[in-house]
Amino acid sequence: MSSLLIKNGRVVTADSDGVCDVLIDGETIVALGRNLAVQADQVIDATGKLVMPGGIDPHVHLDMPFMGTFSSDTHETGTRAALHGGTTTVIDFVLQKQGHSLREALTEWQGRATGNAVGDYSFHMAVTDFNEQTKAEISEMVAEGITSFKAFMAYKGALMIDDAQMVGLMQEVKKHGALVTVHATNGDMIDTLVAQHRAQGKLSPLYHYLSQPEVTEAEASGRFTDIANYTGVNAYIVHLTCEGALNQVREATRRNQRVFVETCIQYLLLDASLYEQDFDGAKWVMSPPLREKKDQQTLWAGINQGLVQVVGTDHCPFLWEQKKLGEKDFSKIPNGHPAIEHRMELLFSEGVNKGRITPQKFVEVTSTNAAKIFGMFPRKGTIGIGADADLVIIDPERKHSISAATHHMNVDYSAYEGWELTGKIETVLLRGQVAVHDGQAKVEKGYGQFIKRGKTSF
Ligand code: DUC
Ligand code: ZN
Ligand code: ZN
Ligand code: ZN
Repeated sequence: MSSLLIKNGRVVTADSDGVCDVLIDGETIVALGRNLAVQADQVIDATGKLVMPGGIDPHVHLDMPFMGTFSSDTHETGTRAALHGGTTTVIDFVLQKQGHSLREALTEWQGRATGNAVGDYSFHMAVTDFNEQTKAEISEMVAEGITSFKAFMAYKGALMIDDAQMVGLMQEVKKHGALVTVHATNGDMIDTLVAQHRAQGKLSPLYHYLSQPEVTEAEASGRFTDIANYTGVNAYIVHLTCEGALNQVREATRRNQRVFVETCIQYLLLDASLYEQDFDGAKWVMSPPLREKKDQQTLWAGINQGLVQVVGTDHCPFLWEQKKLGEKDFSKIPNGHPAIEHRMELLFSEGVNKGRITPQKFVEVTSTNAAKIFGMFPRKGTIGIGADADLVIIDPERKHSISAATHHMNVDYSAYEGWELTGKIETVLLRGQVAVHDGQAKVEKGYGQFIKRGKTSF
């Protein structure tokens, strides 16, 4: 096996921060220490650079059938773009089709991902039709290493389950020690507001935003949290965007309940003023929508208070041609935005370099906490002996800018076009291989492995 020594970098993990060498043998980290006296096949000098665990993005939608089309990044293009931005592992959502089994859905997703992924990946199982048959399949999925089950409280008729199904799902998932994650917005209320806006001829992207006010998310987050408290299941809210929803979680902590919270990079950095233009606002049509400046402040504070443990992306890209399906009606714009490639550099530049979070907090929310919550720790999510050698080397001062002309995602616009960032991820290692160096991918389609996950250890 070949060995690789990373020398003199500032190695940051969730619980340590200091200059140290990292020795890798094959796919694994085998030694850590100051001035390691070893001969390695390859040496990388990381003087002046930060060395951090490879990113884990636990919320991506690759090659997903949705709103009459498919998200435009495949498991190949999406995981390659992720690697370019320092994300070495992603968790993608398998969607059960209502009336069909979980197994069928898993087989379909395996068919699209296997042999195609460049970076490592795992699956969540979205349960869109909880019934006696589905119930019997939960333990089978856990045995496959799929230990998180997603519920949608919105998208009625396609993905949404009702509260009766939610209780049943939580009870069954709890029996197997697994996790329920949720898209927490009130689907019936949103559908009503969408119908009212359409009836009034209010059809621009702005009305996507106005059809999903903060209360639709706060209400569902509170309801989910209450049902989770009753059932005692491990619970996680995906893409939480706003003050009202986070306050529901804050309230739950007062009765000593723990609910994990993920926000996404866009909700920290972008706001709803982007919808106050013509159809260009479709670039940011996603669900939930972007919110207000006060919500951004709540989310940054929530990260530092430990109420928000994860920053993901909800990466769900669509080509401009696909977005135009909703040119005459906002409700037909495929929901989602591209971010898988830039989550880490955006958060580093706007978070660490602007003093909003520490480097260690950055590691927690981009990698370690997701590894623990989703049962991959300590194989993933840290720099430790025996862990997979998934690392990023960051030049904290190097400036660069974001553009669709240079990104690697399969989408013909950028939601962050022209943004100037400070801090560049220069080298990315995945299981001991240099996966990206100086903007060049060094591993091929098929290098990415399916990661079987265990139970939450947080
Ligand atoms: N929201 C999106 O914007 N896209 C995919 C699914 C979702 O819930
Ligand atoms: Zn079927
Ligand atoms: Zn969602
Ligand atoms: Zn999503």
